[in-house]
Amino acid sequence: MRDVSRPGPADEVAYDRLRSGQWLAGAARADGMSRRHLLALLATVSTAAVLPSASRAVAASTADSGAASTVTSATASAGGIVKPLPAEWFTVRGTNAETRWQALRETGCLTPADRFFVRNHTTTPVIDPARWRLKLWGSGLRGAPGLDRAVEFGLDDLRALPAVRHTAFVECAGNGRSLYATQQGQSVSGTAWTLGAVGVARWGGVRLSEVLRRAGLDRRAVDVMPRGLDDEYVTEGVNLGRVRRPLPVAKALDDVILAYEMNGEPLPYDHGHPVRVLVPSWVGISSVKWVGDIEVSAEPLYSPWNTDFYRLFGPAHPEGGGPPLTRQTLKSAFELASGETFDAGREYVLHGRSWSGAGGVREVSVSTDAGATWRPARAHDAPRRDVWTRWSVPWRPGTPGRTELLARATDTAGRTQPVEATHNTQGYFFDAVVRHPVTVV
Ligand SMILES: Nc1nc2c(c(=O)[nH]1)N[C@H]1C(S)=C(S)[C@@H](COP(=O)(O)O)O[C@H]1N2
Ligand SMILES: [Mo]
Repeated sequence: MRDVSRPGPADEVAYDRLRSGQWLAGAARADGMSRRHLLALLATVSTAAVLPSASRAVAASTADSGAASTVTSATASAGGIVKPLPAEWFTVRGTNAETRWQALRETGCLTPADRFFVRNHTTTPVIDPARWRLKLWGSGLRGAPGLDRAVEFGLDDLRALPAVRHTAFVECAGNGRSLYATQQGQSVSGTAWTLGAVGVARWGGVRLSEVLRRAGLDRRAVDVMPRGLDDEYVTEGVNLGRVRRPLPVAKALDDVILAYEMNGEPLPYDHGHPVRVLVPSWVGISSVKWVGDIEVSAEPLYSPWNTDFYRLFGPAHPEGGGPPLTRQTLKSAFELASGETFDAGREYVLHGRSWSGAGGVREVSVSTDAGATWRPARAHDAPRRDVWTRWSVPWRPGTPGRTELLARATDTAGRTQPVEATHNTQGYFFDAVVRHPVTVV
């Protein structure tokens, strides 16, 4: 099969080393945060155990964020999410909603927007598209010295630019987090997702590279930092400001989209209406929703979302954390509820999906006897980067009792799901083979 994976934009690890060096040398800015504050944040990585109903501490900020004029109000509903969250499709976790895997059983490759998981740091803002503006600004844009280098685009301006469409998953870096506790007996902090913080959609919009070029991208630019128009995020008594995370210019110019459509419809409120950033194959936090401005910088940028969050901390990782997370890991899931019941002696076809941030999925093996024996699953899709591969296996359950279903994928980059995921204090990147409990009666 054709390997559809491509080498990463530049060398992400080397890039981070360089920018860390620049930062320590005082050559980088951290968007208003003092370096002391950043170091303090880095030192206080919480290690609270995942609780089934864990929710992030959330406080609505009353500070005028400068975006208030385009934000009318947040619609009240479970956890500040606008769309209905029927219990057969979603598990609500604080301000977030996790898709139930059995709810994907009737769906095709694309996850309908009404079943797509929502990860909100605060609440969904309802933004008037007619008044929405995207502002690009910063030292990484050209412009006569002394003049304001900011450039603004309205939604119509973006729609007038060449449109692109790309099918890609959005997956939270913490997807599968609760399995560190339930399968490996380890403590981690953060939202206790099972495997439903992922969905695939066809995103339509304009290339970020196109917009950067028109805004006057300077060749000295190194980072771009999109920022959301949702409320400032307050956690453990600290206001971290609005959600924002820098992207290296190399990635920004590669395959990143400013998306205004999801599955052929205008972006729904909860998924970033009117425009979100879509960063294919990377951790979900990169895909900033409700984007209001993008700083383009000739110096490396930092925010809490690439310093104290979305790095790997813990004994197995470098002191001070590993590099900022980029590509998603490799996972598999059955389109089944946990603990589902099967009749002994009956013929079933088990369905599931596997996906990777490093390329397409090349093969999947399944065990229906808790890992004793394995057989290849039948793939329903060709390996394709940024998209899951659907698969199935026939199964006739034998003796009644409890057992476990396991699926193990290998991607086109040669990665195979391990038996155990490497622990990190914030529970990111759970990539191990998941033991899915079922009962045969
Ligand atoms: N502005 C903003 N963008 C955001 C977030 C947020 O809370 N605010 N959450 C991020 C995280 S952590 C994830 S996993 C994805 C989730 O995208 P979805 O809610 O459309 O599924 O959005 C990202 N973009
Ligand atoms: Mo996330």
